[in-house]
This record gives sequence, C-alpha cells and structure tokens, in this order.
Amino acid sequence: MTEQTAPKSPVTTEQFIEEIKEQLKYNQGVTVEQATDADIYVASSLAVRRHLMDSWTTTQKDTVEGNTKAVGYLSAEFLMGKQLRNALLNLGMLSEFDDAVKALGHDPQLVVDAEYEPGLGNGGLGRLAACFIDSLASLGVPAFGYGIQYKYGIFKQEFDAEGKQVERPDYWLANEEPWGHIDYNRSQKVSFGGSVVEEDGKKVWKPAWSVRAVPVDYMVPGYASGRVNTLRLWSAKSYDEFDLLTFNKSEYLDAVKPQVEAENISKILYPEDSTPQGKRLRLEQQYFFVAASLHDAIRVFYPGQDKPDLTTFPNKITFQLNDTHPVIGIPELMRILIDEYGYDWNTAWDITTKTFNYTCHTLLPEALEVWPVDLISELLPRHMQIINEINDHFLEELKGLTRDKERINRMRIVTEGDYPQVRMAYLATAGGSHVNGVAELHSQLLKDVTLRDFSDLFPKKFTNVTNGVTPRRFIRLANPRLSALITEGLGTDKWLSDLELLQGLAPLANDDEFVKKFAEVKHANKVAFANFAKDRYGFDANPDTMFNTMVKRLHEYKRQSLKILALIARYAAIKNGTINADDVLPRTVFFGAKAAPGYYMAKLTIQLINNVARVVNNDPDVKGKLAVHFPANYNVRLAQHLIPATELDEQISQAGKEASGTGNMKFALNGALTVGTLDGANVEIRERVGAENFFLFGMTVDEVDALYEEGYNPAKYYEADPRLKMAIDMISNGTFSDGDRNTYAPLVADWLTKDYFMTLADFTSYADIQYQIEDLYRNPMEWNRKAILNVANTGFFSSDRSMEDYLERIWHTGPLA
Ligand code: 26Q
Repeated sequence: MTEQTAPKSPVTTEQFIEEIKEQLKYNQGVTVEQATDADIYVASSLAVRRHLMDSWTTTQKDTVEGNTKAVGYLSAEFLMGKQLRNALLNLGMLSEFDDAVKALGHDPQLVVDAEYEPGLGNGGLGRLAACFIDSLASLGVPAFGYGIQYKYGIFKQEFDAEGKQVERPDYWLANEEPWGHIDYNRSQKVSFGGSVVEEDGKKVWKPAWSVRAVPVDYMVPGYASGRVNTLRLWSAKSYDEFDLLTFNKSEYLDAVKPQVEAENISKILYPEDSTPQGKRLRLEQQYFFVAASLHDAIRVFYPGQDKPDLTTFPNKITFQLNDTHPVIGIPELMRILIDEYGYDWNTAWDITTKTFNYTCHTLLPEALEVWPVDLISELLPRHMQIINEINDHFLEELKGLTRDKERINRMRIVTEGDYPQVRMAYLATAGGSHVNGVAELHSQLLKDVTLRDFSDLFPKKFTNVTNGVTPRRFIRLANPRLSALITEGLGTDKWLSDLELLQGLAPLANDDEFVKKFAEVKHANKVAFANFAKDRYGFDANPDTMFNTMVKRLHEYKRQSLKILALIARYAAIKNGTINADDVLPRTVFFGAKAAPGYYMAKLTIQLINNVARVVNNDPDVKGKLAVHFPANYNVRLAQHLIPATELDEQISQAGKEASGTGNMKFALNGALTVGTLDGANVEIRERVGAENFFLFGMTVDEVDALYEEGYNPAKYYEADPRLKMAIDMISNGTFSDGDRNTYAPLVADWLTKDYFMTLADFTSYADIQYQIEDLYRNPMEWNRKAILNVANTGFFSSDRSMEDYLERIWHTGPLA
C-alpha cells in the first residue's frame, strides 16, 4: 500500500456545527436544545455521510467504467462494528467532530455510544469480512461486499442469577439507522421451489414462489484513499402484495402466508458458528443473497444491455466465497448463463470457474457444510440438476487424471446412497480457480488432510492467505494513546496505511524512556477500561494487577475450559497456602464469549466461568490476588475497549483446530503478550515476534495426532498432576454450585472420559508456563520491551497485506487508476 498521512478534514468545526444543526432541523425536526445524544448521533452521521457522497458516486462510476476488475466479497456475515467514528477517521474529521459536538453541549463519547452496533455476524469470519472491505477501500480497489441485512443480528447475551447464558433478540433496527441506504429501484427477484419442465428441448425452471431482494447500501470509506466502496446487504420483502387484493377472503390467509414467509428469509442470523445446521431457511438465505448479488453484478457491469457478452464477466468482477455459505452461487451462475443467456455448458463452466474462488475457514470435519439432495431438489430443482451435471463432468475429468477409483469416489460432489448429499466445500473447490486457507498451518492441513485428494490432483489451485485485521479500527480507533506514541516514535503517521513501518519501533524497545512511555500508555488504557467496566458492568477491576484476557466464541476446541481449570488450580493454591501469599502475582482475568444457543457443553462452561468468578471475587482469602470478570455480550465495541487494556492474551486452542484466529493479531498489535499453542496464525505471530517474546506451551499437531493414535486416556493426566486433580475435584464437589455435585457433572464426565480436545493433556505445560509469565511480569521494563517487540513485528497482520496477497495470488487485479 502506498503510505498515506492522515486525511485533512473537508470542513472546519464551525461548518460542521452548522451541518449538524441543519440535519437536526430538517431530518429529525428538533431544535438544538431539544436534541438528545441520539439525535446528535443521527444528525452528525447524516452530515458525515454527505461528505462521503461525492467519493462514493465517483468510485461507483469508476468501478463500472474503468478497466480494473472489481472484487465481489460474498459473505453471509459482515460484523461491521460501529460506523460513525470509523467514517470520521477516514475523512480526517475526528477532532472537528469532538469540538462540534462539545460546542453543541454534548459529550462526544455519549454521542458515539448512541450508535447501536450492527451484529450481523457470529465471530471471526464475519469480522474478517469487515476488515477486508475496509482494506480494499483503503487500497483503492473497486469492491462490493455482498451479504444479508438480517433484521435480528447475533443474539444479545445476558446472564441469569445462576450464571447461565440467556439469549435476547437483537432488534438493531429499532431506532433510526442513518448508514443504510435502501434502494428499492435496484431490487432483484429471487425465486424458489416449483419444477423444471422441457420446452423446445430446453430446461425451463417454473418456480413456485419469489421474493423481492431489496438492497440496503452501506458506504465503505477507505482511509485516505478518496475511495468509498459499497457494502450491499439484501433485505427480503414480500414480492407482490398488490396481487393479494385479488384474492377473496377465504383464500386471503393462505395467499398471504408465502408473502409473510418470504420476509422471514432475512429475518435472523443463525447464531451457530463452526457447526453448521442443515436448515431449510439457512439454504434459502444463502441462495437469496447470492442470486441477488450475481444478478446485481450483471446489472451493474452491463447497464441497459439485453444481450451482454458475459464471456467478459470474469474480467469485470471476481467473486470470493467466504467459506461455503455462498457456494450455491456456482450452480446459480451456471443457470443464469445457460438458461437465461443461452450459453452452452462448456462456455458457462469456463466463465464460472474463472469467476469464483473459495476461502475455507475451518478444519473441523463436522463444520464442512453439506446439503441433502432432497432439500436442494425441493427448493432449487434446477440447481440440483446443474449440480448433478457438474458432478458428472467432474468425475469424468478425474478419470482423465487418475486411475484410482477409490480416490475418485471420495471426491464425489454429490454422495451416493440412500440419503445423498451435496458437499459444498467440494463443489467450491471444483467450481472455482483457487482455494485458500487462512493461515500457513491451516492451508497446509487443508492440503494434507481436509482436501487432500483435491490438492494432489489440482495442486496449483491451492494457496494460503494469512488473515489480517484493520489497523484503523483496531489500533487507531481502539487505542488512540498507543497510536499517538507510535506516531511519535516513528515520526510519522504513515504506519496506518503501511503497517510494516511498525518495525521502526523495534530499536525503541531498548530505549528506556520509550519503554516507560509505552508502559504509561498501557496503564492509562487499563485505568480507562476499569472506569468503563465500572460504568457499564458495575464491577471493579484493579489496574495495578495484570490484565489477562480470553475473548472469542465459546467452543470446546478453543479450550476456555483449560483457562478455567488453571484458574481454579491457582485459586486453590493461594487459598490453601500452597503458594506463599507474597509470591502471588495479582491478576485480573477477563472472559468474553457467546455460546451457540443449542450448544450444551459450551453453555455449561459459561455457567461455570460465571460461578468461578462469583466464588473467587467474594473470597477474602484471595482478595487483591485474583479476580475474574465475565462481562456479558462480547462484541466489537467491547473488543475495542478491552484489547488495548490487555497485557496477556490467551490463544490456547488444541493444535490443528483453530484455522487462524484474528484476536491473536489484534492483541499483539496492541502490545499484549500471547500465551498460546502452535495453532493457526499463532505460529506465524511467534515466528515474527521471536520465540523469546511469546509464551508457547502444549502439544503440536503431530503430537496430538500421535496421542490419538496411541489411545488417549484423559484420566491419566488427572491422576498425574495434583493441581489438575484439585481443580476438577472442586468443580465436582460443588464449590462452584453451592454444594450441588450434579451441576457440572457432564463437564467433568466429559473431561475424564473423552476430552476430545485434550485439555487435560495440555494442562501441566499450561500451568507451568504461568511461572515464566509471572517472573517476567515482575520485571516491568523487560515485559514492556517484549510487548513493544510484539507491536513492532506484527505489522504483517494488517488486513491491507492480506488484501495485497489476495490481489496478487488470487484476484489478479488492483487499485483503480
Ligand atoms: C453455517 C451453516 C449454518 C449455520 C451456521 C454456519 C456457520 C456460521 C459461521 C459456520 C461457520 C461460521 C463461522 C466460522 C468462523 O468464524 N471461523 C473462523 O474464521 C476466522 C476467520 O478466518 C478464523 O480466524 C477462525 O480461526 C475461524 O474459526
């Protein structure tokens, strides 16, 4: 990326005040005196939006008229976070905003807080999509994000009196939402069901019902690039309400039913992550947004053309499939080309395979999406025919490549047997040009294990692009103090658009003055977080203790249970006097995690963490030594507050299970040290920051495999380490359940008999490395030197770099001229 200095504000503070006043008057219809924080938020957002409008229009025009291929990022999730401050940053208006809002008698922080965070994603995959479109706009690459405007985002998490997770609906559109622009005139019709008939020797799909996909556009402003791309989220509306009027009363309710159901399509985000549920509505959602997006792209790039030359389509746009969720786009593009535009199979296949690429985000075999043939046939009968045909052609192609019948059979896109299914990952691999994993280790395991047959026969298809995160949101906005210090240390703010410049900080790790300033920044962030936590969650966190954080979705493979077991062991040791009270390094542990509503073990783990927190925080024996906090409803906003205040980050998944992780990058970039396994992007982070600046523990992928082979017996580890035995016994004997021995019995039974992710086997090395961590922490200068080296050496993990890798290895395009 070409380095940019911060953009200059297009307005003075005085002008911005006037613009806000105008919006208050003509949009909200309130006076300055009447205006609430929420009014000021809406008014200033609308005013800011106007400043983006010209760039947005020119970017769209240049995208269509220029000869640069655009990127279409197809994703069922975009976890955007709040918009206002991000737009202000990219326009160079942060200080004008603060001053204007103060002049109008409001607190800028409260105004920004009035924005309700859109939760249109579950976790890593959705947030990655948001970072990627931010980076594409900042690089000046013409791009569309395409997804769904769910009415209800990821559920709001609360905890009940027993510490159990309760899910509440997230109706994020309850108030005026100034960022989304509904464009009814650019709607698309998306059809479902019915049958396929032959007419004049051609297959014609006669669908049973249709929905209207209405685009809601969000501006995606680039940082200092002058470009504003588009995130187009589709909302489902009933198609033809007016026809209903022709029904008589008795038919009315039946007639309305499909219309009502039509709107259900974009009603709710599935709160599952990594274990997909084969639900009909989910497939409807996938087809809904992908079909609308493909038709939209044809409309955009061939305006007003009845018979466009779609052989040029792959030169206009390249579609990235964010996991398998949009893979139904492959048969849909085939259908459009063959049925709607009359291309022959081979031409259509050539266009399609050149158009799509697929990113895989998992390694868990149970997370690979499959759809029953019966379901696809019912919902999308023409697509099922096309998928079968793709399968047949593909098997033919394979016969030319290998004589290994077993292998060919394993590679079937459509499985055989009584309940045939479509394997979406295989369809994506066959139907696109490239397949990538999201970290080096993950891409290697994809080739060696998950998609081995494919990579053996099509080695050139496979590549790696290591994930990244946007430094604008996760350093500059989240951590203004560190940002100022970095700019001071480097003597420039260009690092925000060229994050490798952070390397220039490395020598400053030896400059005691700089190290002290760095320590002051971290401490100020801790104080700020403690105040925020007191205010929003009502708990006291002592900024003079080590801030140790584990935030991510709750999943067994991520091993929150390892953290909680070690924490209980530590609690017991302090309480029993096994550790001398004076030797205990005071720690405050923060958890943040949502569990899928139907994931029993994950929910029980949440309950356990909450109850450990309750017991520990109320025990005078450990007061000042150990505290545990679990703020509910971890989201992008909480991440932005907590990450800058964290000193020790936990990335402790079982080796070979976390595809990449992106929290690990955000923490390192904000000067936390990592305790982690050799998993996902941890491997690359450790390589870059240096082994001496990373707390590594636990088994490697090979060791994990060997232990499975040999026969894993978790009880052995329970017997072998008295700390572990003590921790599990305390859970069993009711210490964290008011004496009830049954509450956590399912967790305990699982650990002692199955422990699929080998938490117990890694316990000892995890507990042992805590001594090293605490020894280092006792020497603040040394700790902070290492923290600075983490910041200095993780510039690689900017999503700008990820985008450059995609551009070079997969998309073969670049910025607008
Ligand atoms: C699919 C079908 C039906 C219902 C739900 C789903 C579904 C939804 C979300 C399946 C998977 C997901 C999300 C997966 C995810 O977030 N994976 C994470 O992706 C990150 C970005 O690449 C990685 O850093 C993480 O390692 C990976 O776990």
